[in-house]
Amino acid sequence: MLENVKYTTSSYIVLVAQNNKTYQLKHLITRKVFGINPKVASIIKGFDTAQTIKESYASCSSNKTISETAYYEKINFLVSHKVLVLSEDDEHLVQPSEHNFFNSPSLDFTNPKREIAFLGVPFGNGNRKDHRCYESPKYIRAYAKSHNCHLTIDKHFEAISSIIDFKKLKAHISHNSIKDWGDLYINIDESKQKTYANIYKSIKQLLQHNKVPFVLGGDHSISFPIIKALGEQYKRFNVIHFDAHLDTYERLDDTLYTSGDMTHNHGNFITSCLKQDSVATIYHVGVRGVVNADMGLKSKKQQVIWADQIMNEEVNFEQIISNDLPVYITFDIDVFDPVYVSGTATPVINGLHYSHVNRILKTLAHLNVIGVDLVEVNPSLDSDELTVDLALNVIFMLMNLIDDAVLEPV
Ligand SMILES: [Mn+2]
Repeated sequence: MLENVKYTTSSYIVLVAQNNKTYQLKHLITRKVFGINPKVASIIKGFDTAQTIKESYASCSSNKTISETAYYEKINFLVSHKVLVLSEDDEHLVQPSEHNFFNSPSLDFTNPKREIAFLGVPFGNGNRKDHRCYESPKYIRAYAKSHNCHLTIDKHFEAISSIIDFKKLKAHISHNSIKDWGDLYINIDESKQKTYANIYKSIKQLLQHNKVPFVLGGDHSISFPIIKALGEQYKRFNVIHFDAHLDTYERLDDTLYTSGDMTHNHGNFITSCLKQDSVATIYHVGVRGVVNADMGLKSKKQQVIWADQIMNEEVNFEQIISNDLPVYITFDIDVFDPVYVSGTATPVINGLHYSHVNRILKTLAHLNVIGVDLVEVNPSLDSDELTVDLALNVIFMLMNLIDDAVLEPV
């Protein structure tokens, strides 16, 4: 145990609260399981951000609930059982991708300007049955590259949509304010909790530097840590959730097969979002199908806009979203009809067409969009490359919703 170097929690531990008095600590590699008390659990959680033993003791001893000897004994135990490990800091949290999205420059945190920052999150373990959408960030980037899809001011945007003016996107291009950070580093053996903590950490870093996150998933479970991080920057905001599903589905087997790594998943992440005080309203757009036949909404914060309503042109988004709160957009590709989107794990019939989404996104142009994610593209299921093609078109339209500068209220 070294006093002056930084330690952090191992990527291979899972911490689960059993009740108010006990936590279970499991090491995924050594397979050892410990029962620990809340005090030790909070010491461990403190190391989610890398710190020295001295720093940890200083924050821990301030409430005088633990003696120095007892504290060092506990740390010694945690280090010897590889619960706490030497930190290499967060330098490698995000790694450059093989080629930047749209040939855009790499993100440089020294530039204080508001910019769109792409971040790939290659994580699919939020879906227990099919995890293969972890390949998606690489897949979408490669598809864009193979079609010479570079962002230039001369791009013929009408090819993507003739009803959108692409004003904001063109401003970004001329101001060189679209950057690519790369892909979050994820070790497939690490605990899901660690992955979600790293997503949260990377989004915090972007927000602290005035960047607007544009995240390429991954499965839909990655959106919760993003929304949690946004909640610390913005007091209140709305979430527009494009999806065939409500993503509030709790099943008995959620906890049975997760080997103690109990956290949210891609089918219930909205439940966690609803508990965030910062989330004002969640607008579920494009919901349909028997999966929602016994639908009960969990909260007054939810508003459902059914796929049928959109297809029958019964929806006026300017009326529905009447406040001017900032907006986060989470876009599940399965909101589209499976005719267009075979490359997703949970398709639902009778979905939206490209033109529906195109028109909806046009009506959202006046909103202050503070971040975006696009999730659930599953390359292994996308035999005809239609899904990735559609995803790319949607990415253009979503980029065009982000202002390149936010005017301070006078
Ligand atoms: Mn979803």
